[in-house]
Amino acid sequence: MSEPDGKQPSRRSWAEPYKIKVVEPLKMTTPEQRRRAIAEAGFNTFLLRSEDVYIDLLTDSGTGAMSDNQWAGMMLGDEAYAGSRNFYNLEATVREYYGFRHVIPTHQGRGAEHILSQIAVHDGDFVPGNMYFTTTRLHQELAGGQFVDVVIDEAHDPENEHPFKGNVDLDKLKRLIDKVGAKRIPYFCLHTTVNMGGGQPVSMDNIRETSHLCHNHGIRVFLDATRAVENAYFIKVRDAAFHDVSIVAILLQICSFADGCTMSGKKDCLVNIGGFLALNDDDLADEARNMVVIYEGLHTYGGMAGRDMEAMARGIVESVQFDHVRARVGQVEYLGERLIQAGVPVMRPVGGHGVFVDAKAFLPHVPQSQFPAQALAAALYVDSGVRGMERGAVSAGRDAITGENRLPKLELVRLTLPRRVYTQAHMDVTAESIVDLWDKRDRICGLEFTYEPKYLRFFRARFKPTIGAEILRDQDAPTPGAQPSTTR
Ligand code: PLI
Repeated sequence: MSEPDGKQPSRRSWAEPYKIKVVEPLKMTTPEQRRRAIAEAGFNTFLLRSEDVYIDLLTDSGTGAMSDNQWAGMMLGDEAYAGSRNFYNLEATVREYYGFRHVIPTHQGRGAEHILSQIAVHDGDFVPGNMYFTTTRLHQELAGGQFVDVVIDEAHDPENEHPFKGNVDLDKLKRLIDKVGAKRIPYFCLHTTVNMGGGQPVSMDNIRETSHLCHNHGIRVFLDATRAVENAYFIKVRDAAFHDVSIVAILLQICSFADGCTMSGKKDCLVNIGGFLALNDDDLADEARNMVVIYEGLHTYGGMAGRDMEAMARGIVESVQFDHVRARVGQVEYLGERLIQAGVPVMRPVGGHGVFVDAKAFLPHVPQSQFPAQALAAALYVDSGVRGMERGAVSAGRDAITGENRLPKLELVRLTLPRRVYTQAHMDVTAESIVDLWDKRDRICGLEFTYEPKYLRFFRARFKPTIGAEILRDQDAPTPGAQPSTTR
């Protein structure tokens, strides 16, 4: 199939490259039910029951819809303990599309991160990367390393329109190498695209230069390839040199600059569960296989059922089709554009997997220490049953050394779009709710912890409003705690 070039045709729309065969009814709830549900959930959208959610934009992780071809593949699952044919199919597919020699399946992305961190990172090491990701950084820290953010400054500015905001700042990286020495840097962790920065891509030039700089110092480069296909799409449409290059070829070129990757198959690979670690180095791969049999499962299933490996192999082939990725990113852009047109502050440019609302600008009256993004996500749920998630101070957690709360520059609510799940009408309903909230934003208050878990606290933390009991006050309700006005 010939691939259209990356320049959008001027007067033609795109449409989803599929039709719907099976539907899952959504439950509608009343505002009163939602107020109760969010209070019971400790104002943490992760603790809501999914059946109380109307439009679920919590994450694009494992929430996509599989194709009929993937479901058919599930029936061909070979559930042998060792040497399942589905593993060999997955291995061949990863080699073909990602280009790495050794493929070690894991139950999901963090399984791969755990193994890579344990075999590569040592006490006192520094792991530079283009912005942190929660599970990735934690595994690096648990292995004795310290993550160092060397993303370009523009990445921290929600309004900056840089087309490749995920780029590495090579000067910051050089300064780190000069300061700590290349021997203390086991690898560079290169995110494609940058999740915590709003789904922003890295340019091919920057990937190449980062790789050359690292390799010249003997530092390996491992991709977080979780959303590398979406990064390839952005390279195609934003870099004129790649307009006529296929997604398949761009993806392979990205990977050619790396020594391996970790992968959460639950995103680009279009499956509900699964992941892998891919490596080129024979010895490192051997060490990884030693580890996988301890923590995940045999090296030919790594925690996945045979049928899941088959679905992932087929998902990878579907994921690199231009029509698929254009519609996927196009839907995200559609939602983002609706919000931008209404004046809602969102991270610009709109990223690949979700629209990130700038909660600091949305709720300027809520200090970051009262978690404005957490509060906004809770208020959005109360308003319409739409579930987003916090990506700000709660996600950033505490500094591993000082124990202080980290207060990142970006304080965002992520509206993450599952792949092939919702229609544009769902995007309209979502946008209308957010625009309404924007108009009544002064009725939203901050939050404080009532329970703070030790690791990855955003998943299970509980909160209460800093004022009264409601996160979104009724129009006429007086601000609880405020002095009543008197006429004496
Ligand atoms: O959720 P896992 O363990 O399959 O993958 C962890 C993981 C690694 N890297 C990146 C960039 C991720 O986005 C990621 C997981 N992301 C989740 C769960 C998300 O909601 O974004």
